[in-house]
Amino acid sequence: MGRVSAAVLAGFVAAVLLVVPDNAKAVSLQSIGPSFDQPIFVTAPTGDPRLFVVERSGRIQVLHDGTVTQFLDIHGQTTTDGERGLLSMAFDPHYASNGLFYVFYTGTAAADGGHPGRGHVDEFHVGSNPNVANAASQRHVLTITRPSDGASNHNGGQLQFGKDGYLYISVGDGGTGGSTAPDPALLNGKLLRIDPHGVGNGAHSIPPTNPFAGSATARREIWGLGLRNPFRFSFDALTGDLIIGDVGDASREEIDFSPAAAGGGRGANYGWPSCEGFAGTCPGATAPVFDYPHSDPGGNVAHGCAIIGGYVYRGTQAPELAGRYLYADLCTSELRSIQLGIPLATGDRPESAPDALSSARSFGQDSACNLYVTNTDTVFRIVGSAASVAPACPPTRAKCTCKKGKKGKKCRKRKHKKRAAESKKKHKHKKCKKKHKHKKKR
Ligand SMILES: [Ca+2]
Repeated sequence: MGRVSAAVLAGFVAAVLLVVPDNAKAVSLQSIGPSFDQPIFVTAPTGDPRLFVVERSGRIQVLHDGTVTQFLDIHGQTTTDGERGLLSMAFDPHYASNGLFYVFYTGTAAADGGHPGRGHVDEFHVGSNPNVANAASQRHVLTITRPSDGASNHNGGQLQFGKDGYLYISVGDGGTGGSTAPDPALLNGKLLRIDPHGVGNGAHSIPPTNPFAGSATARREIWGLGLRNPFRFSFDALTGDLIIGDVGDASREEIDFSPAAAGGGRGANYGWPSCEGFAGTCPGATAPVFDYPHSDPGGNVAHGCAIIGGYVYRGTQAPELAGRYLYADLCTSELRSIQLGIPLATGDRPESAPDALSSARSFGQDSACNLYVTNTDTVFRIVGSAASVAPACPPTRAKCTCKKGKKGKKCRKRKHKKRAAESKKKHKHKKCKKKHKHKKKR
């Protein structure tokens, strides 16, 4: 992993793969950096112009102003056999003030008492240099045991903070056929939701509105059940809707859509292993909104072997994708998009030619809601035919929630000072700006 200068990087950025499928507008994939070592996720803290690239081998690189530097190295703590490795990271919604972020990786046998591949959610703090994490700040938040040491697959491994401020964690069924997935006593085959903050190894807390928060027998971290390998999931940056790409077994790949307005999938059972996609019988389960087969039915119909779940597009660089959910498949190497909806998603279409996106691994989103997709060694920015001038990414900054009257006086003063400082940094938040102006007049 070399360090590159802005000039060298400019050469990489120039490499553009332009693809125009018959029934969709042009979308190009721009390589945005040097060669990475199995880039498996891309993200950024709120309001932060940098891009953080997670490498499956156990390192996180930060890409800023054309320069790549190493943010964190835990490669000695993870193994990369099968589907294992450092699989994702998530910045605390208050990262700018608390410096906390979280990683998901599978552990080594040595670290896990002879049981390799346990899922680990660990917390770190940024160091005094904003481009370097403080490795010594590592704190274990949650360890996920596996039903069997033999299988190295179905780890899940996605971390995302929801709009509710809680950390969501996807966990695969452990590769043993799926009996773990509906079992509320196990963390495998689940989507989890926790408050990751705490002091000391293992400390985290259970949101009181978790479906099993009061249970003495179920794992209280569980948010959703019945998943096979939810390798990637995301939240719609505008609506907070939950979208899961659940990797299927031998025949179907599925997209699960749980709108925030309908509970965000709280307590939902997504049907595995009784159902795979729409196939099977699983009464009471939450059906996917879309599935596609492994066999190629011909034409421009989705097919493949393992879904790579993406994001609903809310960026400015590809307005023709606005509001559409992007996804890919490991085998067909094609970028596709679909309009999510209940009970069914509609308008599935290719956004690239087949094989244009060789061996897609993951999507990622920057702080302006622009999207990226990775393969074995490259991070691509997804760019449309024309950039939008309108800021599509919804404001994610904290709202002005000071109490009215005397009680909120101190709070308002504090906010006023903060806003004044921030306005110099070109941060814009319409509501707060209005308040700010209003206060000035008084
Ligand atoms: Ca399912």
